[in-house]
Amino acid sequence: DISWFTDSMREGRPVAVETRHLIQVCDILPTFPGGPTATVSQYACQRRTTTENNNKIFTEAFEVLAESYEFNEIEGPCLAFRRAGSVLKSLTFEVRSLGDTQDLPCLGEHTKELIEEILRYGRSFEVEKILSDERYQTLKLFTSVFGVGPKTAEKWYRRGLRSFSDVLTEPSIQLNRMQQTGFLHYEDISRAVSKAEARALGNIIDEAVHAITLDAVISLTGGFRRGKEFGHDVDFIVTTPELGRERSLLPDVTDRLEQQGILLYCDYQASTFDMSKLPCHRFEAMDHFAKCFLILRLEASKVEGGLNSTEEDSRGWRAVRVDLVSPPMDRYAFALLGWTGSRQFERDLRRFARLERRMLLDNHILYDKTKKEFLAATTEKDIFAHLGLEYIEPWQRNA
Ligand code: DCT
Ligand code: MG
Repeated sequence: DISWFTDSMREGRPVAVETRHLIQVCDILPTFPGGPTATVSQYACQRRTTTENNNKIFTEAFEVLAESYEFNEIEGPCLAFRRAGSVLKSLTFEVRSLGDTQDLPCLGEHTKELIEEILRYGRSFEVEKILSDERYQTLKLFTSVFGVGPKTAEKWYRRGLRSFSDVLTEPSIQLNRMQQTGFLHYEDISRAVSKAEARALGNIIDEAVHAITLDAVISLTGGFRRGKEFGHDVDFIVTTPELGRERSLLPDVTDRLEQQGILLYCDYQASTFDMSKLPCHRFEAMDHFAKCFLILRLEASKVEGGLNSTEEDSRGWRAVRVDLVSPPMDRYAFALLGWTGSRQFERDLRRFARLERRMLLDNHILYDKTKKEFLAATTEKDIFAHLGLEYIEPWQRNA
């Protein structure tokens, strides 16, 4: 416990630090603006960001603006607000005055105005205007359905549709299978998944994978690996040391889940991974590994402490979104690093690699453009070391 130190720093009092505390103190010192070594990196991969967010009031406002820019396809300001939010999330103190933000990177005019407004009035009028905007509200509603992206939401909005019943009663709209499932399980899928539910699903996937091949390896990834209490889905990496076998692993797993009667939806994407086509120089939203986007039926009896459901729900089960991805074992470290997130942490890892190291990083490889060679890694630590970065634990990647 070094709260004696953080309190003194916050109040600007000089402190005497004992040698035995020095390492802990050095670790958090850069997060104090105006402190002697006040340097917060512009890269999320050089910051430690836990799930404890001391500046929610600001970061939630930034996210509304970022989302609104995203709906209008204005990329620059959208990213700027996400970056600014990510910097504030990493702070071990709460911003109480504009002066506190003086030496922080990634905060522009617009973000500072917003911070000032929130400090003064406890809220932002710009944010409130967006929240009450019909177009924002409608796009937010439509994109909350599994299978409905910003493009589809926009199309529906422009046709004058404003509610789910508008969409579902419009005869000219043909929902695809994913969207039909999205509406069918809307209540369940939009309710957060708890850690206990994630653990229960881990047991189910673990059992299924090992029934197929004994040497299977399964790892929890995504937000739950970063220590989050709740998530919108549960992400797993499943693979086997037998190279090539991973390509057919997922169909076997989903067949088994189907036999168990718990497979409510399955969108399987076969592997298109080809090492000879790498490195890829353009940005790709998805990696090439075999993967499947599932909706599973989770029984209450399998969850310690019961389901995260409403009290009047007496079905005894709920639908949950699960993602499985299956890289070949020699790509495991890259896939794990990529799928652990957060999205902002990943973005900055790639940006750091490109701009500071002349390297290309994605979910498959790390490539050194100067040496023109691929860098091998069996663990995440190997990748951080190649990049010349201090290792950041998964629970410190909530950027
Ligand atoms: N990811 C990726 N490529 C994609 C989608 C996701 O590399 N096309 C990575 C980035 C984060 C991670 O996978 C998990 O994605 P999500 O489940 O969307 O995010 P999360 O951090 O797990 O958050 P949530 O708790 O909402 O699921
Ligand atoms: Mg997730």
